[in-house]
Amino acid sequence: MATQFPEARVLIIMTGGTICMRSSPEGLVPARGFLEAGMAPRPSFNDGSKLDPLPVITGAATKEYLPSLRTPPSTYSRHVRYTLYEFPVLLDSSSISSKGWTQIATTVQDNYSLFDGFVVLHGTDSLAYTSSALSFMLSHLGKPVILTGSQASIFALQSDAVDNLLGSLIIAGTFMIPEVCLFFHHSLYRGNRTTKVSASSFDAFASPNFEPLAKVSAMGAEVNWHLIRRPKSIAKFDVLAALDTTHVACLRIFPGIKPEMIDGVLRVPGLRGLILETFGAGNAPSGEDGSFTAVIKAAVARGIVIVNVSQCQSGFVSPLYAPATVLGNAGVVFGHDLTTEAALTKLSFLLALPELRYSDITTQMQLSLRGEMTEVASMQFSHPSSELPHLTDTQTAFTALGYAITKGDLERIKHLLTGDQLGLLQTKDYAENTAVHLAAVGPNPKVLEELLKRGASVHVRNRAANTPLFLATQVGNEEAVKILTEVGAHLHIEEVERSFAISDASFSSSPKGMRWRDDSLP
Ligand code: ASN
Repeated sequence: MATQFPEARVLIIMTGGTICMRSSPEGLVPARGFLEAGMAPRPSFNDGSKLDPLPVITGAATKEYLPSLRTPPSTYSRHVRYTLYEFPVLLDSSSISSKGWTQIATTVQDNYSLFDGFVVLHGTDSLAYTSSALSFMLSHLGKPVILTGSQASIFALQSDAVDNLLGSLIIAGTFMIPEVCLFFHHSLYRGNRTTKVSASSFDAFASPNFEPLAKVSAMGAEVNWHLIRRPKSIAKFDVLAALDTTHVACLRIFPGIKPEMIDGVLRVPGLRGLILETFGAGNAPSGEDGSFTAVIKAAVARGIVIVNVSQCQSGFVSPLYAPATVLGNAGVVFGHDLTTEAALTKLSFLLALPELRYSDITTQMQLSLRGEMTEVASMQFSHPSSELPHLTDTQTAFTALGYAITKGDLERIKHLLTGDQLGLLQTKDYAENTAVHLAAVGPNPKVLEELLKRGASVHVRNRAANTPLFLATQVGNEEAVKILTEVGAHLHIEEVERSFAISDASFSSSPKGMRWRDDSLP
């Protein structure tokens, strides 16, 4: 069916959880047929168009064509077209393990070039663990992966399922937020900063040490662009799938805990790492005659990585008090403001990387790999350069940037992007071209590289649904094609089809070389 609005494509991956559950004699259990029974009958998920099925790579690299639906146009004048892949076994998320995380990660990887974004439906019980784990497993992620679920089933009379799913779908299909996120109760969080805080409230998640990435209200989504992380190296999206939580443990200190208990856990065969949940700013008893400390020291000497995180929801662990300093001196790593979920999955991830030695792991546990912890250095306040021109708004600044890109003026571009508070890298012009679209057809490949090193996305599509790579291909900008491909840019199926349909008449020569006649470019 012809449409005047562009479509974004999103793959929904269904793993189970309350969102799809129905009653059984044993209580609520996951049920199959979510797209047909839960989504298709609701006008907010289905504008009634007859659409072709979409190809999805499922299971052992098998291509299947699955039924697709689309939303009515959103506030952002865009349909979200989607399909849903149900895992063969649907889980209550209390039963998920690293095997399930690998299954989600490889599904994203297998379908990466077929969709603009991904929504993972998952139970809430272990949602914060899965979000954290995926954030480490998906490296150089260039597209949104949004996890959500609900506290009540979509089939219940009063449920948060529709809001959570629709919000996730629209964000995944509209905003290029290349992070593993968790969307719940109108807030988009960085996944590895979250924790489940309520077993019954619809407002079930918190991100105590990091502001939400976006908030959804009646006015639409307000994205905190300055918080969004983007891949900043010239490398392709990849999955590091071997994360395994069977070698780690987590132990909560309590008043009167016996050193033998801790020793017992630390001597479990095969154990390689322990997350110690301590009091306040990282304190633990030292035990009679330092017996507690002795147990810890002995485990560290055996090569076990022990990480100190706080039982408190917010704040840091640090060597503020003597007991925390004693732990630090015994070889325990300070986990700063990591949640337990992030600490446990991060440690499992690092332990699975074959090239890392003990000292590499302890060092990396104290650095932010995916924005999971606040590094002290990043808390320093920096003033934007006083030499910056006084730009009244983002659009004015973007116009200046666009002009510099078309001139290939690298120095001017660096200057304009110094301390970029305006979020110019995701700003779009009237035809929804980003700076990368402009650079892809611009004269200076160094400009393109500069934008990519600053974290600009290669996956955003303009109003005509074209990627920067498509534009670069059409103007024959070989250097740009090479650079874009190196960072994982790819053509979408429709673009490949369009390339074949385009005749030579679409090109014209100008004194500066070939120029693509596309209304979407200035
Ligand atoms: N037990 C459910 C699960 O985690 C809870 C939920 O999804 N609300 O699968």
